[in-house]
Order: sequence, then C-alpha cells, then structure tokens
Amino acid sequence: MESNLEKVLIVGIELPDDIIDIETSMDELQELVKAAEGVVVSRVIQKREKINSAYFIGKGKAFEIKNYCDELDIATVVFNDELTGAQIRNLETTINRKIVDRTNLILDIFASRARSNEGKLQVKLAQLKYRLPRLIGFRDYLSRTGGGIGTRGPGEQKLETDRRHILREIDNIEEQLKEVEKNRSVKRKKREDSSLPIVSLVGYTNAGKSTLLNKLIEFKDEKEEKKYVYVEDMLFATLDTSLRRSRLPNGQAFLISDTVGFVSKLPTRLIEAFKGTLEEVNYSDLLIHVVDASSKDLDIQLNTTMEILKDLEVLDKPIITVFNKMDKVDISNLIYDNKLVDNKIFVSARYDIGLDKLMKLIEELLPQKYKEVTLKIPFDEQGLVNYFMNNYEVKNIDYVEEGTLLEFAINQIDYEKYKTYMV
Ligand SMILES: Nc1nc2c(ncn2[C@@H]2O[C@H](COP(=O)(O)OP(=O)(O)OP(=O)(O)O)[C@@H](O)[C@H]2O)c(=O)[nH]1
Ligand SMILES: [Mg+2]
Repeated sequence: MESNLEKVLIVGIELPDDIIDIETSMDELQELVKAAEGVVVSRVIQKREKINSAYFIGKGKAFEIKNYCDELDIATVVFNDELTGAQIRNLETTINRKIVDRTNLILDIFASRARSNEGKLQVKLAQLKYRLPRLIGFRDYLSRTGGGIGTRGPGEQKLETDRRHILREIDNIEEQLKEVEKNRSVKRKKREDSSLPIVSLVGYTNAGKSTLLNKLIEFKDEKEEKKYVYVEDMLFATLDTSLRRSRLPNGQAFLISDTVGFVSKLPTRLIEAFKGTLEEVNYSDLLIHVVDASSKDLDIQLNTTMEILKDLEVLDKPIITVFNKMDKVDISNLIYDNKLVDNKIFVSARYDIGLDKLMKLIEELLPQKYKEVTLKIPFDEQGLVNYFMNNYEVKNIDYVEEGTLLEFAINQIDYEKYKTYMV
C-alpha cells in the first residue's frame, strides 16, 4: 500500500509572532497530509522575520527544496499556510512540483469525505472561491500532474479552471444551497414541534466527539435501535451533522448532534461555507465542548473552538467542557487556561469513565422548564399516551372511566400544547 501514497514534503515558516509552536503545527500538518492519503517524507522549517511576498519562503530555500524533491523523489510540496496565486506560481516554477497550501489541503480532505448533498455543495463552493483568485497558479499543474492531493473535488468531479465558468458555478451553487437551506429549516421546524431539547457536541477534530455520541446514546432504552456514528483516529472523520436520540437519567428524551471538528488555521472560507451545517449549533439548548486532554496544546484546541463558537454567536448557551481521553493523562499534569473552560468534567469516552456524571451534568444544565402535571387522555387518543410514555418519565399511570391519567413533569412547550388535558 505504502507505494500508492503520494510522497509529500511539508514546509513551514516560523515567525516572531507565532502563537502556535511550529513543530506542533507541522505535526498537525503531517496528520492532515495523512488524512489526504499522502505520506510525509520530509519537512523543512524556515525561521523568518516575515513572509516573502513572492515565494512565501526565501528564494534560496525554494531552490534547496527543489533539490530535496529530486533526491527523495517527491511529487508534492505542502505549505503550512495559505499562499497567494503569485506565490504558488513562483514556487511551482522554481521547485517544479505540485504546490499545495494548507487551505487547499483541508479543502481536499473535505472534498473526498463529504457525503451529503449539502456537504458536497458547501465544499465545492469553498473550493471555487479559493481557486478564483489563484487561477494563474493553478492552470499548469492541473494539466501537468494528473490529480492527487489538492485537485480533488466532491464526488470525483474535476475542478474547473475557467474564470467565467467558475463565476457561473458559484452563483449556481449558492442558489442550490439556498434551496437545501429551506428544506433544512422545514426539518428543524418539525423538530421544534417535537420539543425535544438539543445538545450539540463541538470541538477540535479527533477530540472524541463521535465516540462520546456513541456512548451517550447507549443510555437509551434497550429496545430502541441505536445508530452509531463513524469513529476514526484521523482528522476530519466527521463532516456531516448527525442527530441522534438519547435519554437523560430523569427519563427526559433529548437529541444529540455531532458535527464537523475544528482545526487551527481553519480557512475562514470553509467556516463560511459550513455555517449552514454548523447552524445546528445555533438551535441547541446546550453545548458540549469536547477536548482531547492528552493533546500537547490544550489551549490551542480550546481557543480554536471558543473562537469559532464566538463567530457563530452561540457563547450565550450553557457549555460543558469535557476533557476526554483521561485514560491517557494524569489530571495533575493538565495545563490549560481556566478562562476558556466552563463546567468542566473529566471523562474517557472510550473506557466509559465519568459518563454517568456527565449525563447528570447535562440534566442539571439543560435549560428546561418543567411543571408537575396530571393529564387525563381520552381512550381514543392512545397515540398521545404513547408519546408521553416515550418522552417522559411518567411517575404514575391510572385508568379511569373517561381515559388514562398520567402524572409526570411536562416541559414548557408541551404544557402549552396539552394543558386542556390537565385535571
Ligand atoms: N484513549 C482514548 N482514545 C479515545 C477516547 N475517545 C476517543 N478516542 C479515540 O480518538 C480518535 C478520534 O475519535 P472520534 O470520536 O472519531 O473523534 P471526533 O472528535 O469525532 O473527530 P472528527 O470527527 O475527526 O472531528 C479515535 O481513534 C477514538 O477511538 C478516549 O476516551 N480515550
Ligand atoms: Mg467525529
């Protein structure tokens, strides 16, 4: 298999005002290359005062890199930051290899992973918008290199390089996305009617969000079917939003959503494009911010997620910060900025540590306004009895002449709807 992987050299520059340690950032870039089905053969880091506007790195360094590529038989050079069209073209001419920047790499991964129609449209839109100002740098290598990293489109479509065509495509996709958006609001409306609270999992990619979702739906009744989501030790395993049902210890049913993970230097264009998918987060009642506690750069992970949440304007919602993978680290060794953390809890999703406590915390923090009621449901409305039995912890059930008496704590929305049944 190894021989099928595209051989890649990664290049980064270290600047005086870097927030992220360059080695850490390059490690992550290496993981991204892996996720794009490439293999990193070597890495080059250049320390600079500022970016070279023509070559990104120094021109001399570019020649050096060309030599490495010849020696090591490398096809593709991936840069740790976003490049301009001119930089791509100059680097390509000098190094004589395919040049891919971090943004394009991420777009490429998303392109090959997107499954839903909406996801594909979102990625395609982001790709076209990325390409538009860089066409000079792109035309050549698309024809020369024959595919691979940086050239993939969603659903195996070859990416267009003609300017007018791209502009038309952008309009076209934006129209289609509006249509999809409309349909989604319909679905959301339906969900609102069902009045179940929504809890959203958010956080850095590979933190364990999907693993946690799979564990939290275990709390459902035995008889209900559990639809597990995809888990993989790889960046961006999840792209599409999934929604599942679970149940709190108090019996209250709720919906839990899993969505795309974040990464540092995530292209803003991509966040823009994914705002539709991430909008789910806007409609949730509680956020669970999952962090990989064993990561070397906890603060970067915490910060990246918090910045994006701020961008999505959802910081007013209650947040539980879940430090996951505690099976790998000692609590006393954790170093992080407490200002980035709310309602923290330490768990291991994989080894079932702390999950009962987490459920209790969700129950506590999920804003819910309940009222103790007794409803009398006429016998010809058995469906309603089933609904309450399925969604609430019914404390008492009694049969009288005119119907079924149910005693339980009802939520605000259902209360308004069914208060005529109150006795
Ligand atoms: N050791 C350990 N590994 C875990 C734990 N939870 C998840 N993992 C592993 O971490 C990797 C990533 O897990 P996922 O659940 O796919 O992570 P995610 O946050 O959904 O990632 P993306 O979908 O890529 O954003 C998998 O290999 C999991 O098995 C844990 O508690 N302990
Ligand atoms: Mg996932």
